[in-house]
Amino acid sequence: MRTSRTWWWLSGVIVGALGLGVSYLVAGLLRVRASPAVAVGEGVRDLTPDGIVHWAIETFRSHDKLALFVGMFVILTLVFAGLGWLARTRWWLTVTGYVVLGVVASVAVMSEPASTTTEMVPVVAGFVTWLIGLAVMAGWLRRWELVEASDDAAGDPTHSRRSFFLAAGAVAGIAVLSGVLGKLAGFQRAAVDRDRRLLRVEDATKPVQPRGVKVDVDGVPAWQTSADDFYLIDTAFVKPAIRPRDWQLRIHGMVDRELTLSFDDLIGMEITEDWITLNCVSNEVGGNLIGNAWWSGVRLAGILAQLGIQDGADAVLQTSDDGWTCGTPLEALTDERSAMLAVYMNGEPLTIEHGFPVRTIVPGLYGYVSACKWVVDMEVTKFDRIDAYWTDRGWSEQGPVKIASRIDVPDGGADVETGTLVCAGSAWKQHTGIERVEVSLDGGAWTSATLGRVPSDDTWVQWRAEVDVDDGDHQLRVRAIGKDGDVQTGVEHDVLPDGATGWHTVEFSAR
Ligand SMILES: Nc1nc2c(c(=O)[nH]1)N[C@H]1C(S)=C(S)[C@@H](COP(=O)(O)O)O[C@H]1N2
Ligand SMILES: [Mo]
Repeated sequence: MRTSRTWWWLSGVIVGALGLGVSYLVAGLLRVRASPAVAVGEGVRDLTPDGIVHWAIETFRSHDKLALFVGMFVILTLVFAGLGWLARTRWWLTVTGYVVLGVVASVAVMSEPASTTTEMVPVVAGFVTWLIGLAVMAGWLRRWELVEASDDAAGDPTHSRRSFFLAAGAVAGIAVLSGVLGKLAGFQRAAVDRDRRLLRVEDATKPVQPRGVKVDVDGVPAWQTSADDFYLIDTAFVKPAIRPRDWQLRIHGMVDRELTLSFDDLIGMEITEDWITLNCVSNEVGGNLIGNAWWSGVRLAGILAQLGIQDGADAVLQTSDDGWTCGTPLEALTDERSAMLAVYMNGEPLTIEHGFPVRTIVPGLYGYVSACKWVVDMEVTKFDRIDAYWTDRGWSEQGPVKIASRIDVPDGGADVETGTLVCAGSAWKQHTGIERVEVSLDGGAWTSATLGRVPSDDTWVQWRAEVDVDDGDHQLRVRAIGKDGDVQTGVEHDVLPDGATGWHTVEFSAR
């Protein structure tokens, strides 16, 4: 048997590189900012004591990124070579090694800010590639070894060796190619990230949380939702990465003059800002598909007024860069409310996931009929002429938010002490406002809760109440009453077609 161990080592390195290349390419195609290797690198950087980072910078006389890159390159080459060598006699150890690397990458990827399940796809792609690559390369090497070992002159060692080298060369070629393509595919995302960081919109301000909005009970989510904690809902598997200078919004249809806005045109207009709570029609009773942020942008009413809306129009069909559509009642975009083309969320440019560079925000309507992310087209039209993404799939044409309330404290299943129990939560009916929140313990009388303050009717409100609990199992319910007199119904209804109804109920025990 003359096949040198070297070829097993080398195969290991080639297969390792192939997996990294493929994961990088998939990350680029999905516009995932941090490919698995980058996420691991950033994780290492964050976990490394500052002293070592500085030492690396001094020693390598260059950027810490380069030192990190070189370090990772050396370590990975050694690890992959070792795994290749192991594959010769104990392939299962090699597979175990890939699993360990995959787990490390998964942890790194999921601890990136605002990571979603999409970020896991490159990890899985790389892992599967390693397994397939390992099987293929080991197959060629074994064949070669077999032919060399046999005395049978019919088996031509030169031939099998050449086959192996061809296979190795091809795999290495694919590894390099996928790396290069990944770089190209990810380029746009990187450019957009840079644009985001550099973007300055004059007159967009930082949020200052109004006094008294919090009820100060541990376990109640923050009144202002950070971009990272803000729920994400969209149908885009690949998030659009749009550079502001490439963005345009065309507004047309039943208007006297159509208009195409560039990003600079837009932010050159008067900036409007407001606290607005956004929620999803798919939010179950007690669910958390809701968030509240300080939005900065340009009022749609002002823009639409300049275009001359024609008689009979009652809808605006909004289209996103990714093709998603929604039909919004024209009235909600032209009345006195702060319906806007938002460019900032909580005083920062929108994140790519939340619609950078421009999305629509309309107080009082569910997201699926109004909050178009990456919006690029608005057609003023009539509802009976249009089909939109979700209304096509059985959801209601009109989507005003329904009155709702939620118990955040106590948690379902909690064990609490007997005596006075402080409970708290939130309630909302955007653009109408909440007049009162009431709780009922064990089916008893409804009693009023204390409400936090709100800057306007367009946000959720926090509530707090005290109930006396004795030893045993209990059930707490909440309901809200709107400023329009609307009493939240206890009739339970599923989210389809226009939002869930029913009282949020939490069961707990007191001892
Ligand atoms: N382009 C696009 N915009 C969209 C959606 C979508 O699927 N695609 N989903 C909508 C829905 S259903 C909701 S609830 C909100 C959610 O916005 P968020 O992800 O920023 O929280 O975005 C809306 N805008
Ligand atoms: Mo939604």
